[in-house]
Amino acid sequence: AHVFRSHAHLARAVAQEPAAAAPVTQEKLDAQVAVVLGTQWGDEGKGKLVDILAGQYEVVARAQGGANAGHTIYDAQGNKYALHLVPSGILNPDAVCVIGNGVVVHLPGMFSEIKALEARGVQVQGRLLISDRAHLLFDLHKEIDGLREAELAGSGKQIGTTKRGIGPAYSSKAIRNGIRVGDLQFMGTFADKLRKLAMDGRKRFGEDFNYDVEAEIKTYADLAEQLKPFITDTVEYLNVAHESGKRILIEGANATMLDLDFGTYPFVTSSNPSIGGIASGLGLAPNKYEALVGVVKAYTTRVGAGPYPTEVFGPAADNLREIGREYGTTTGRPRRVGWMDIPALRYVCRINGLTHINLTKLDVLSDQPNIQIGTQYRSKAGAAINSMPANLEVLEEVQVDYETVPGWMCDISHVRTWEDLPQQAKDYVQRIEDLTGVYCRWIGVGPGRDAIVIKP
Ligand code: 2SA
Ligand code: GDP
Ligand code: MG
Repeated sequence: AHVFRSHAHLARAVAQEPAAAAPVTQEKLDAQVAVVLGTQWGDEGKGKLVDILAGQYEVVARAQGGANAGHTIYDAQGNKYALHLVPSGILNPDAVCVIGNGVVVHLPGMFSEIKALEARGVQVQGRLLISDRAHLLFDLHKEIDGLREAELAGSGKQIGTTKRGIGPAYSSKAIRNGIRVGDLQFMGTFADKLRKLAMDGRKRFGEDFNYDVEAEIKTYADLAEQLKPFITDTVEYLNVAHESGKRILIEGANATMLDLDFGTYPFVTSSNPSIGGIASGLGLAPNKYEALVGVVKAYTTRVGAGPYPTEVFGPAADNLREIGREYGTTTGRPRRVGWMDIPALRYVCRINGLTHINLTKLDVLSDQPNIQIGTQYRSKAGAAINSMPANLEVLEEVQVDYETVPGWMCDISHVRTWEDLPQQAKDYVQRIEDLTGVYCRWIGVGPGRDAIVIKP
């Protein structure tokens, strides 16, 4: 067995690889633990890759974020599923799904997601484990998320959050008055803890704070009972699973350019969607991760506010948005669109130590006569910028040098093998590989489970 570690090992690895004629879902990724991460501003198509790989993995785990994530998946029959908290591995009936300690869990939302899945014949009970260390996200956090955004309205500083309570829930965790899943086993003290949180909210927002704490306490008395069978020490579970040889797939949510530390702060989410957040969000040590797969859209999109150097505007943007169906999975918001941003992608490859890329939505570029690749940032004065600027003031004024490459101008959505891709499409993929130095193993050519090409 071999693991593709980097582009440098590619030639040797390819020589050992059988011809890629086997059906895609049987193509095996030889890594006991694989991590799938978003590399841009989210919605690269992580859910689809996780769903495809889940067939080869016994455990699929989420490590960070919450119901702000939106993963759209089409099963083999073409049925559409939109997942938010439940890992995308749930559609593979043989995988056990784990919600790790780093995730913030809105229980009513999670149970309605489970109910909707079970109503469609997907067995969830008995296959979903939730960390006792994961923090609970209450309606109170959602209320505060909305109030904070409202306060910023008109100032140009609104983040454009999903209003799912993510920032406030992670704030409670960091300031150490959060309530964890495991606390629901000790309901005697739960009510007091929640009342304390509510009191803080009232102090901060006064009469605008529209929240009925007693109603929520009642709701949680029922939810605590329902949750019992799911609560697990997932640190122990994952490590024992690993030690006994089980294959573990880790599903990143959001993306590195939205990372609290490495993203375009403060226009970011409140967790670490990069590799560090995977380690702290699961308790499975990084030296176990054998494949680090970055999901890269063939162009870029961003939902919410914040700097976006390669953004496209006007009819060209509308065209890309419509063809790519770029609307939020969670909120339905139209996504901003733009060209590939290599300086940002290189930064992300470094931070995460990516070993593979899944280039997605290549089909969306099929009617572009010319495709732009952003290759170099420059300051307003024209000086080359060779690292990712930390300050918004710099990033907002960044100029981008573009390289123009010819498009293929034909439908590729039915292509299933590398040989059958038009030369210009192969050249585009090759160019991304050359510019990042990371092996581009998978190429998405449509939303369906089978719409994927494996590059030999
Ligand atoms: P939050 O809610 O506090 O995490 O928002 C902070 C920023 O993070 C962005 N963010 C996202 N960006 C893209 N996709 C996300 N998930 C949904 C999807 C989004 C949707 O899959 O489509 O449905 O609108 C996601 N979640 C958070 C957010 O836009 C803010 O910029
Ligand atoms: P995630 O948050 O990274 O899981 O991505 P989302 O599910 O929010 O958004 C990706 C969207 O693109 C979904 O609607 C997918 O069905 C779709 N998608 C994924 N891969 C491809 C692809 O290769 N081609 C096309 N046309 N659509 C894709
Ligand atoms: Mg998404």
